[in-house]
Amino acid sequence: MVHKAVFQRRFASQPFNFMAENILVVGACGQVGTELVLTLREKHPNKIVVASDIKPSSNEEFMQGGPFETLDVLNKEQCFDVVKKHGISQVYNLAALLSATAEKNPEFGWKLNMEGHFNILDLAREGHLKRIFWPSSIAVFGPSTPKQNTPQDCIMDPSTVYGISKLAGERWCEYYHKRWGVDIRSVRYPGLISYKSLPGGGTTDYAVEIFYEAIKNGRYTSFLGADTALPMMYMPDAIKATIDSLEADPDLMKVRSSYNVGAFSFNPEQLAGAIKKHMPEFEIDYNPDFRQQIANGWPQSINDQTARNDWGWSNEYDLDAMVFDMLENLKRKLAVTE
Ligand code: AKB
Repeated sequence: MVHKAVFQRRFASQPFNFMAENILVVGACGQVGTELVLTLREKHPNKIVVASDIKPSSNEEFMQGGPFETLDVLNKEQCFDVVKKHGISQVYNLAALLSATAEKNPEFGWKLNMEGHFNILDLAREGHLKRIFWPSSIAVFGPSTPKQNTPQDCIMDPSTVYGISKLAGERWCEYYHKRWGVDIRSVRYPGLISYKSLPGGGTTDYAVEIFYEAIKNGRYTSFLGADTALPMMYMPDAIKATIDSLEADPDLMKVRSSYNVGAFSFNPEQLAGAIKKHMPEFEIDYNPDFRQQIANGWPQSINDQTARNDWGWSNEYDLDAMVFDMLENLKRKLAVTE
């Protein structure tokens, strides 16, 4: 255990090495992190992209593709050591408990989502990092928020621990930027759909599970009701939003809390209809659980004009293109692994 004063002196005596410019992804074994690391390694072959998480991934290809550090984002000294060891200048901090999991463990949800955020924000404030990305979510909105075409700025009254932590986190992003010039970038993820890695404990996870069940069993029981529409995005677009926002010219980033980014919206019945176009025998039924109430408080569609205007955000995939790509890739993946 390092005494706080010694710890602070140690940080102060080791300022950022602006020559190295390497990249660290915290929470790299999750749904977004896995694909983000792979994309960053391809995009930046001359940089070291360090993947880190509380424990290693079971995906061998991922583990062999570059350095991995076992890292607890709640341990600031460990974060500092990894930053120094690899000459890190940019951090993508994806470590979080998502909406459904955080409702089951509110204290830890708040702790991980806030203290982990502060640890990385503080490393940047102390001059050890040049730029950071931290994801927010549509969960920052709540029951009083306009549900359709939800604007960038409007009433925000989140009713989940996850949403409250994301809204508080956004305010801290803006505060650190205004007060200490921390160059932080953030987008509000909608529900994310992917085949390379599974989501972990969100309300929008049904939109991934449905594909696995369609291919394996030809049927799915949705934990959200038939007409529960939510904003969604295919993972390649989410990765694009993440990297584009971090790499955009700082002068373009007018919003330093977090940007709305959207792609398409659907409800479980509409998603099932899009799957049926390729698998006519597919069947869906509905058995809503506690996640229904969470979804009821969220927007149904997002207005992302500010991100489009400020830094040129645009999505590539619509619902049909996403469904086609998911089915193709997941069938291939499941044929190999099962
Ligand atoms: C969740 O469902 O908790 C996440 C999110 C929308 O941030 N996918």
